[in-house]
Amino acid sequence: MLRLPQIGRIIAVFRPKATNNLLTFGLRTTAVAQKTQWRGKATQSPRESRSFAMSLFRGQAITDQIFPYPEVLDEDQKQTLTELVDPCAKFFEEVNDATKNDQIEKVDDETLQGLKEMGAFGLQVPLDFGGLGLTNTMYARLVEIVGAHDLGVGITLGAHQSIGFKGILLFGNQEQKKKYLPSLAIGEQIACFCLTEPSSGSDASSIRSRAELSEDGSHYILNGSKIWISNGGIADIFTVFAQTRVLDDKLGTERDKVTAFIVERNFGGVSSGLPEKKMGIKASNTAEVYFDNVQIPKENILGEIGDGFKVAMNILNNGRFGMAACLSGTMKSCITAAAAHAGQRTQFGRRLESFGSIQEKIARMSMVQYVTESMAYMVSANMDQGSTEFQIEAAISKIYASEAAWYCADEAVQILGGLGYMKDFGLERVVRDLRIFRIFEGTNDILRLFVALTGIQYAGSHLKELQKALKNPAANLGLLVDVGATRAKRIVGLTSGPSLKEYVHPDLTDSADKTAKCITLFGEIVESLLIKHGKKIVEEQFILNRIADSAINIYAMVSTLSRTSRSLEQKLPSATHETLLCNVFCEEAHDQVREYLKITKDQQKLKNFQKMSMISRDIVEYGSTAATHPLGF
Ligand code: MYA
Repeated sequence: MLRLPQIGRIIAVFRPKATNNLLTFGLRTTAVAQKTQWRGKATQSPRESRSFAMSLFRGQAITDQIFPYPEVLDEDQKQTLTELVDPCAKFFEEVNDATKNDQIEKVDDETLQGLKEMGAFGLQVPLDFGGLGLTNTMYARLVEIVGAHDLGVGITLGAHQSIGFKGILLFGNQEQKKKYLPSLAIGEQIACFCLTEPSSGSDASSIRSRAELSEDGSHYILNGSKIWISNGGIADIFTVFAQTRVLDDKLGTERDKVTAFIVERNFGGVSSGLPEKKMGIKASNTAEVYFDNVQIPKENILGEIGDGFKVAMNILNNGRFGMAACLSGTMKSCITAAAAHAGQRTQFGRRLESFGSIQEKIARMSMVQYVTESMAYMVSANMDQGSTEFQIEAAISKIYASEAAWYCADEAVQILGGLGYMKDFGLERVVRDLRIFRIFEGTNDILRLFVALTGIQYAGSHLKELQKALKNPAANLGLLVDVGATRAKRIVGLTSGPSLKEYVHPDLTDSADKTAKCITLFGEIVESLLIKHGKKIVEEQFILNRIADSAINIYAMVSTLSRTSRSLEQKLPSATHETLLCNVFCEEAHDQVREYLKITKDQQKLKNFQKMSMISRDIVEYGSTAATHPLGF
């Protein structure tokens, strides 16, 4: 405990130069910074989050969701899962034909029927409503198999249950569940999620579809159109988001707010466009959906009136881990194909796998697959354990998985060379299918900003509390001493950051140290950015992307450390191999994080960002590349 005379100095150490400009905000997390509006949250005291990713932004490591690697399946659940995994894999190997689905641009009828019979359309629907009642972790394990075989089928299933009727599961009342879930669970009715519109993609709250209350107040009348809706052409049940007039209790006036509705095709006035012609996931149906004076009974409001944006975001948050699990399966297939080829093919008198260039590719593919898998099951377990704050982690898992899978598929093609490029081999389809995963369910660009700004907002709310405390130090000695001590230690070079050593196996100590250093540095940089930019940080997308990438890497490091520690503790046969994966990954991720964070303070790099803005503006203004052709014409 520090003695009183030291406090003044410590407070001086803490006090940021730009204190007054600093922390007076509730941060709007939108990436569309130009339309930034600030929510005054001055009166709210900051909440304490148990999410690791949130705490990271304060330079802390709240580890209860991370260490030990969560084990959430009981014996019954393990048994159920074992009974499902093999038949599911067999079905995809023997019945489903991914090449055929891709060619006919729909899921073959036999596959569709088989999936329905297996219960694949109601994996998480409670048993009482006719589903399999699986937990998130059990669902993830099955989805991984789907991803390993056919992403087109995955999207058909995912658009139905991961987002299509997830709203009914999460927000539906008992009547809505009773009415809709039984037929959805067995695939008798197909669901889809209708958010995106021609003028509203990433900026989800700007939708224009509108539902007006009828004169007698008994129903809503919905008009509008939605685009790129997965299952839009084949669905019977639609989760639709539309603007509604809502009375603002505080102002006493009406304003537009989004409301979620369950809409049946049977209501009349619902129609769909032709299936879109796409680059990949051709087997899944994507179509426009039109609503023309559709009469929706009031009882089909999903959640509360005016809460539709929250409903939409929660559905999306809830489904993102599934994408990570699914893509971890896809990566495994790519690695299997690459490893088989590298092990057999001989060139220059040696098998490919003996060349360093190929070894590096296979090792990196395996590392990112291991990380993705570790993250996917970490998030699903946290959700199963009842965590309600996993939105940053879920977004990270989606970003990481979609980029790692793209990398894996691309490298697999590279290892197979000409063979990988041929349609017959099947990797070409996987590459085409994978491209959309970086775009839909929130583009990785928007999700990076979401990760960075949500975390920064959280850190900012705590800094704001300190700012308040500084105004009345006598009344807040405890808080100031704690924070002051931490900062003072940091400044004189004593380690004051988190330590992860006590949570990891001794073989991983070095990686744990490196991860802890990244966490401390990350917290310092976030704080200094807040002090420097205040609420204007929202405009600094070049920097925010580096912050997001650092957070992604650190979450990847802790997920991996945790899983590998467990494998070592349990003396799994693969523990030594996993240790290699973990240590190399953490070592490299550590260097990357330091690099990303250094950039945020490097004047030359910051100037380069400004120059890049200028380059981009020139090109957009000119309408193409703006440099004179080397031949002059
Ligand atoms: S479906 C379409 C996907 N579309 C999107 O994902 C839209 C992306 N845009 C957004 O997410 C939002 O508009 C952003 C915020 C993030 C840009 N969790 O002022 P705000 C709260 C919790 O920042 P905006 C598809 O692609 C926020 O804290 N809360 O909002 C189908 C604030 O709350 P408060 C959140 O600037 C693909 C309030 O909302 C979140 O307008 C098919 C307003 O925030 C959040 N995430 O925009 C896939 N975001 O007021 C098939 C915001 O209380 C599935 N907030 O402070 C495949 C599955 C895999 C296979 C499975 C096989 C079976």
